[in-house]
Amino acid sequence: MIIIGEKINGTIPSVRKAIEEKDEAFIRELAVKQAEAGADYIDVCAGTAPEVEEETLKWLMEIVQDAVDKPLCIDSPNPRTIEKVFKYARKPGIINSVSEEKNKCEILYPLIQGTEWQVIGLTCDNDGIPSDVEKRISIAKILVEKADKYGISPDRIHIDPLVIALATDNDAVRKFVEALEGIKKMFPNVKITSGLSNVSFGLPYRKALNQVFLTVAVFAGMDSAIMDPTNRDMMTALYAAEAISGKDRFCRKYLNAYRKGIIGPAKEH
Ligand code: THG
Repeated sequence: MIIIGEKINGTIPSVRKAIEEKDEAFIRELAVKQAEAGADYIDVCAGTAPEVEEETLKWLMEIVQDAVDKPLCIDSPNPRTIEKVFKYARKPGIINSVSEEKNKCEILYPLIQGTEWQVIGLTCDNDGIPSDVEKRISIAKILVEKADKYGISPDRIHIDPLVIALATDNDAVRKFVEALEGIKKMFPNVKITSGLSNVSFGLPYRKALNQVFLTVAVFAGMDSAIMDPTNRDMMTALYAAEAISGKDRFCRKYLNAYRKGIIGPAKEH
């Protein structure tokens, strides 16, 4: 599993406070802790008002890159902001995200043309997130075909089928899995990604739902996850799910994670 660490996000109250107070040490620690817990990429999302988003993202990017060696996942709803801060990245990472909304692809694909950058493509358009699977698959097809025009190969694209809250759609996870399967059938080299906490929105004891969703998604073949790698319960579910899905030869990764204390009951380590 490719792990994209989600914790540096200005929509989280403690992070918002650190951004307001210019608390570099707080952000640095979030970067280090996520890297140590196994994050492959560090997501940076300012979550601020548009006027200060660019300077905030630049600030976050510099702190994270001074603290850890991991590549960034630049997370903004505004393609113009991503375009502006792109130059502050010291190595290729992931753009989060394009979609069929407005001209996102036309702004962001040229930016990563001829580079090793990857991109997350959301299966939504100007009408929002389609509730049916077929429409999501057809948006994924457009995103991948447009990328090809810029020489961006399918293996550089993570499609996020945008799982919605179970509380609003009982079939949310079934639809996620069907979209995943449909997209992989069309483009076997495309990666599938997802945030893990949307599914439980509006319900109590969210972690039970998040863990089981992660398990189901891993079994179905999800390639990357936007998650909190410092959350032991989620990491335990992840390693167990990979082993159970036959994606962990000799259960080596599971055993290593246990030995290193990344997974297992908190009191044992
Ligand atoms: N898809 C894509 N990008 C995304 C999302 C997605 N970016 C933003 C978001 N969804 C993923 N990031 C977060 C960040 C924080 C939280 C949820 C999603 C969050 N954090 C709590 C905290 O840190 O306090 C709790 C974390 C926990 O205990 O697990 O809720 O879907 N492409």
